Amino acid sequence: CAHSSKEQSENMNKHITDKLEQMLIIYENKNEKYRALGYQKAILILKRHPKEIQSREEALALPGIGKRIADKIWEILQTGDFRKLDEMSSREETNSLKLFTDIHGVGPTTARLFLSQGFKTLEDLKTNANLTRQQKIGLKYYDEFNQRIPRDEVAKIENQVINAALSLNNGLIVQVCGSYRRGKATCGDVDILITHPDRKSHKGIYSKLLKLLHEQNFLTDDLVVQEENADIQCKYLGVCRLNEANSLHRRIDLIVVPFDEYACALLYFTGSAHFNRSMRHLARKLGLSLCEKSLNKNVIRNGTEKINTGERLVVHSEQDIFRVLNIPYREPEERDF
Ligand code: DCP
Ligand code: MG
Ligand code: MN
Repeated sequence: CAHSSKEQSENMNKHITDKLEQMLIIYENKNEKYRALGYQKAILILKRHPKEIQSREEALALPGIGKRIADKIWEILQTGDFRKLDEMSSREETNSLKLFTDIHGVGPTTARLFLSQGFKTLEDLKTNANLTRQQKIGLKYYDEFNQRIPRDEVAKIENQVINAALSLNNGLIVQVCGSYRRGKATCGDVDILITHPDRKSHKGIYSKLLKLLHEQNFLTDDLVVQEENADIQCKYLGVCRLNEANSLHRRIDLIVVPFDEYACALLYFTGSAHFNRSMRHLARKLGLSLCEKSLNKNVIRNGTEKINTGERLVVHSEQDIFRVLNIPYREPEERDF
């Protein structure tokens, strides 16, 4: 504080000003300037007052302390508490947590950590927090990422990726999955799955496609780029933007998979996450194991630990997977639960 110079004697009313200062910060953060000013004046006066305030009247008699603040002071003196402050700070905490978890790359644990470090606003994080590269990108596009993507825009994004992919190899299968495939009117991001039915031409596509989409200025930022490995699924998480006036930066996920894994990958990437959990659970009950790569049989478990991963079952389609699990096929639109 600019006023904490030597000339100033000890603060006789610290038990009061500490609480008023917390309230001041809340009003400042809320940009309630008039209220903040009232608190600021009262705090200054109390700090300078040479003796401990004992009553409401004593506080009210000081210049710059009005009835409202005198009441708060009296409450603090009588009860040691300041209920309005407790209420507002818990509401403020809730608001900050919501604000933080809406940043891409920030989960509930990190949001709590930020809060415990004293950060309340996005501005606080931008200037003072220790952020990962992903979180920085999340903050940079905070407003854009928190807007849902209309289906027709997802279709345009799909088209751009299809055209780029087919220019590399016109036999590739390019399929939008996620909430779009489940028929949602708007989507949180765009999830695109790529494979090749000849079982070999998917190799090398991942790197080439990312390079091409970057050259087209379609991909603007990378969140996670895996090193390409021809034998396994390669996943990319990033940011794209259509080359149109007023278009927003959108989250995009791309995966390139070997054709043998296509059915399981398609089922997984279509979701929903909740539906996937119940399918995995069902498989486990049948002594099978389902993941984004394969459906396996003869899995031996000790509790949740897998002792033997078993053998792959050959599944050519989502229908095959439902059949093995012995349940009726469900269209993507019916997989929200
Ligand atoms: N997925 C999963 N478990 C997770 C995250 C994802 O099984 N913890 C699967 C199911 C999802 C799919 O990946 O449907 C795509 O993930 P998204 O986070 O993109 O989720 P959605 O596309 O379903 O919804 P949104 O509209 O929010 O993107
Ligand atoms: Mg999605
Ligand atoms: Mn996604």
